[in-house]
Amino acid sequence: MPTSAPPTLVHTSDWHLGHELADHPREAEHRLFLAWLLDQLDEQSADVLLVTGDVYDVANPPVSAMRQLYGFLHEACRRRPALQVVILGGNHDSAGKIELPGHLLGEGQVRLVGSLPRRDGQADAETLLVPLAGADGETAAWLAAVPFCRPGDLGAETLQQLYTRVADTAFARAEGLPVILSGHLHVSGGAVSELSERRIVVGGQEAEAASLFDPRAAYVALGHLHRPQQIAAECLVRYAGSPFPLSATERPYRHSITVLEVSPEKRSEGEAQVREVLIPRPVPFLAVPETGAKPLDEVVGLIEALELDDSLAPELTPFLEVNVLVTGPEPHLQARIHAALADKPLRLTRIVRQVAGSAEGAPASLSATDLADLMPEAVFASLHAQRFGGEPPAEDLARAFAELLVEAQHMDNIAEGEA
Ligand SMILES: [Mn+2]
Repeated sequence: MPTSAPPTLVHTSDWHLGHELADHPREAEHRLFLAWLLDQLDEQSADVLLVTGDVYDVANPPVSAMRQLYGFLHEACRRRPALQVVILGGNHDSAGKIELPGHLLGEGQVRLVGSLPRRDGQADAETLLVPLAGADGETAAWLAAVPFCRPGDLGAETLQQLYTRVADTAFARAEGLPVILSGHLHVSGGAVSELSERRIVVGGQEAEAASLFDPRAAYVALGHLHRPQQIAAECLVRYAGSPFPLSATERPYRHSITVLEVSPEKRSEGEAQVREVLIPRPVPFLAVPETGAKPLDEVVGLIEALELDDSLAPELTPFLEVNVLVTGPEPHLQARIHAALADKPLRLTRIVRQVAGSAEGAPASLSATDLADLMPEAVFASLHAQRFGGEPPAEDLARAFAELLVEAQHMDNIAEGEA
């Protein structure tokens, strides 16, 4: 077999184009990120760009979000005519919307895999395989491009059976070349961001074991969790993470893209083939106080003391989350915070009330929380406790509810735009 140039793969994920944070659009931040990414593709001499799902924030994305993706693809292909782009559907994406531009672009430089292709009643592993070429244009590795798998997409198979079959098919095809696996799913051991990662449940399980992946894989590229992180496994398994914080939980993350040299040699013990390139944060995300919560007077003082740049365009002014420690009713809380913010170049994301004496960071109570922040699972648990003498739902009942929720969200997606 002739030796060929190993491809350089840039792995990024969870862009959530069209996202809004407390009604503040993120379009300007996405524009800056995508411009930066185009430069990075040159800088890193990328041969492959892999986006592992949740390209859009919602199944029926606004035109502005689709325009951003299409404009990016056009520019990436124009600037790097040899670049291969592979985009997977995530649980936030509509498979149809992800695959749509493929009908115009044809099979070629851009490969869009919205959902599992099926043949004869089961997922068609063959069509998920993408040959990856290095700088000399020769196939030097294979990618199994596995999108988010909805329970209904799997047919009679379990996710484990699917991944085993896909890996076996890929290794047979690769004839000794490196194989990269991919997916959009929750692998246990990963750090979760509760506010912006919609829960996914496949086959009754919320998180999959990392043993799902064939240990022979050169790399497993994952999407879904927003924090860039490596997962303990027998092979190299990584979440690339989102480009910037999609909720306050993600403020401390160091967002990055992952750059992988797909070397045909087995890497030596502990030697990394990947490097992270930090993404410049387009908009600061502030919290008052920096951690925890403080009484209203102190919080107002802290807001007034913030030193801010008032030359920024409105769409690039910092986000602010405010955490107030409350001991009783505070009827003027909202008004006082809004008054303190009035002439400041800041965008409020939310005000969290924390009841003194409750656990650090715990929401005050369901009734005191913003409706938009309520997790359906929490409402279900609370209602169950109310009806059944304070008892939380049993584990299997909670799981059944979570599974129903995934299906219901999927039906919503269909109703919204996939029909
Ligand atoms: Mn996701």
